[in-house]
Amino acid sequence: MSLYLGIDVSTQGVKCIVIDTENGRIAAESNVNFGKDLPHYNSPDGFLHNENSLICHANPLMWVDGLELALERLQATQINMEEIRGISGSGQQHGTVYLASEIQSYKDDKKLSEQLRNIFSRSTSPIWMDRSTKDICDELNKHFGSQLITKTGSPAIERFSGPQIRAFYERNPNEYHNTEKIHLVSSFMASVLCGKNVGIDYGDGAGMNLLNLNTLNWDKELVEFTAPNLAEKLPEIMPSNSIVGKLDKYFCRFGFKAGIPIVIWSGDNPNSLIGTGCFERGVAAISLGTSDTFFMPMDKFHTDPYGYGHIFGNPAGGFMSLICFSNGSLAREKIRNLHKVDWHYFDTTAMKESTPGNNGKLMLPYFSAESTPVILQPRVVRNYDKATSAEEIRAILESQILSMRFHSEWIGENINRIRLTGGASSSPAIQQIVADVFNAEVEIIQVSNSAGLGSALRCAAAIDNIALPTLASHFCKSEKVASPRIGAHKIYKDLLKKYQELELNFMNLS
Ligand code: XUL
Repeated sequence: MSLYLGIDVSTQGVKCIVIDTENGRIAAESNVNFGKDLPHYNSPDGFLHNENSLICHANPLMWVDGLELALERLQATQINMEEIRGISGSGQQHGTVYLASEIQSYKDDKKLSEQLRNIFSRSTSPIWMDRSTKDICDELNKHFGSQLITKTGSPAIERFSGPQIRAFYERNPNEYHNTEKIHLVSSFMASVLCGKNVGIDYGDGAGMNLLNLNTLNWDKELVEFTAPNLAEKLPEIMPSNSIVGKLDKYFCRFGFKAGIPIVIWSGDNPNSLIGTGCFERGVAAISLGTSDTFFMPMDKFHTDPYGYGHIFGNPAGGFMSLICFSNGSLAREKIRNLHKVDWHYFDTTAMKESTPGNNGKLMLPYFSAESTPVILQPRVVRNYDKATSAEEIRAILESQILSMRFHSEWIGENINRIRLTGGASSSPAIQQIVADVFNAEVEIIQVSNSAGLGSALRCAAAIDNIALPTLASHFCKSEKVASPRIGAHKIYKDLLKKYQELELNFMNLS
């Protein structure tokens, strides 16, 4: 058997997925939820509560404990861990981890989190939901103007790592100077597995406002301006198929063969591009998770005039476009709780008791700070006074998808096939609205953990030279679940204009 392990360290938990490339099947999976399984970290949704809603941090030791527990659970499944030929992984993007010293070789008799406890120069990590760097972004955008976009694919963005690093330097200069290495979540977790510092891949590195996409190297000017001596603190930037080290012998306790290769980790979105099989042109993907994301491959990069869309590296080569909508599942859940209904109600009664277009009822569901468009003070806006539960549910679903349509227009591609992934992708209501709004065929893939799967596929490709399209033909099989309806599409074409007006007016007033 040829087994490869992909590990997904996401906002809410750690998931392992083992693929068997000889038999084209998923051999085993395991799952850890930070809130449920590691309650002592006080992070029910995977991050620490903060009085200031703009600040959002997580404890990196929670990710390390999550990793160990997920591996323990994987070992308890039927697979023979010794047969795993290599490991790669996926990290929530943009989050930064600050180390005061090198990761040293581990002792055998202590848990990893205990051994790593004193290694950090900053005990918590700002994650992608942190919005506390607006002043820094304004300064960076003013200083570099449109250069930031043409170099890095995005203007300065609050959650991106560069502005976060500059904020740390300005607000905690002593701790910044005590920092030896600054990792992304992906490169930190890969370093933990290797027992030494390893690099960042182009896919995830592009979400930092520090990588020059024209040269695929750290941009000297940007790095120097962001913080002093930053060049020395950044890990090496490398292609997404690099083998960065060997598994530290500490991990043999989980049944692994000593020293198996570790393939560079990447961000959850670049990995999902691979795991959904959308890395070749012609099909876009929508991932419906804590955040909703819209992404597709791009040969030559061009950028979003509004500055909301981003360009990351496509691990299969070239680039990808990415638009992140922070109010994804958690916003849908807020509406579900408000109306005291279950998810089944969304797909049945709510759809039967309302009609496409919802008589123009729309909602801007900014229950928490939003990335697209940038909203720092959470606020929910409705363009109606009264609505039934069914109409409210339709309003949030249609508005979320219309927002995706609006904010993906700059990509300029004719999108006629969309693959859905993530928890909410199994919802027939969402599937049909996506088909009708985009006038596209909608498909789902069997595996819901596309980020973990993508990293396992990259691992097999890098270690044993198996072509990604061959792997995708086995592991990313899709099923058509909805087709566009002419009448409904026409209604949404008109509603799109109304949605744009509502959002732009709101943005102008706020
Ligand atoms: C993308 C983004 C999120 C995170 C967490 O820019 O911020 O999608 O990667 O999933």
